[in-house]
Amino acid sequence: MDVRLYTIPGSHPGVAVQAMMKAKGIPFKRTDLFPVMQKLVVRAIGFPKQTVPAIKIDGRKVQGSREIARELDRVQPQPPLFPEDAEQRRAVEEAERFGDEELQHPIRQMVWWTLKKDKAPLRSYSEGAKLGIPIGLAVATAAPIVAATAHYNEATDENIRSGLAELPGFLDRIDAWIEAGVLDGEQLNAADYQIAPSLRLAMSMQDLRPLIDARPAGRFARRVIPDYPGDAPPAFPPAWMQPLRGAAAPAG
Ligand SMILES: N[C@@H](CCC(=O)N[C@@H](CS)C(=O)NCC(=O)O)C(=O)O
Repeated sequence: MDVRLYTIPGSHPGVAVQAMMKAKGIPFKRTDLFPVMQKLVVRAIGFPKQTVPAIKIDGRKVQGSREIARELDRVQPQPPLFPEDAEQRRAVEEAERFGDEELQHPIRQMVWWTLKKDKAPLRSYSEGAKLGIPIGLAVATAAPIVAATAHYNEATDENIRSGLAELPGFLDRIDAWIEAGVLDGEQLNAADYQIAPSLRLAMSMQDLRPLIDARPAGRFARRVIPDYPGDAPPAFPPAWMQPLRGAAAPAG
C-alpha cells in the first residue's frame, strides 16, 4: 500500500490520522506543509477541499479526518476503528462528530490566538516537522503566516473568550463518555483518535494543561497520544479563565 499524508506541523486532526495509521500498522510517508500554503498545495494536488489532513492511498485522494478513518477501516480492517454493535457504533460516531465539529476548532483558534500574541513558542510546535527549510528560518519568518492563519480561523478575542467558557462543558462530556466506556476502552476507536489530539493540543497551552490533567480527560489524552509537540506559556486574561475555575473537578 502506498500512502502519503499531507498535514501541517502540530495539526490535531493530522495527529489523529497518524495515530490511526500507526494503530493499524499502515506505513506512510508524510509531507509537512506551511499553514496558509497548505490550502493552495492540497488544491493543486487535486484534493477537492483546502484542508489537511489529506491522504493519498494508492493514488486515491481522501480528505478530512472522519472520512480518512472510514477509508483506513476499509483498506485495513484490523484493528477496527468502529465497534460492530450498531448501538455502540452510533455512540462512537456521535463522540467522533463532537470531536470534529465542536471541539477541534475552538482549540485551533486558541492556539493561533496565543501564537499571534507571542511567536516564541512556535518553534516548540514545529518539533519533528520537515518543512524543507531550517526550522529557525521558518520560525523567524512566520509572523505573516501566523497573522493570516489566526485571521482565517477567526481567532478573535470574542471567539477565544466564548471558547474558554464552553470548555468545561466539553470536558464534562468527554469525562462522561470515558465513564460510559464510549471512549478510553481497551480497543481504541475513531472517537478516541479524534478527541485525544484536540485535548493534547489544548494541553500544550499552560493555561489549560493543569485543568485538563486533573481530570479523566487528561489521563485519557496522554494514553492515546503520549507525545504531542508544543508548549505555550500562560496567555489568556484572568477574566477569560474565570469560567474554568473549578473545572478541574470531574463532573458529578
Ligand atoms: N475538521 C476537518 C478539517 C480540518 C481542518 O480544518 N484543518 C486545518 C488545519 S488543522 C486546515 O487545513 N485549515 C485550512 C482551512 O480551513 O482552510 C478534519 O478533521 O479533517
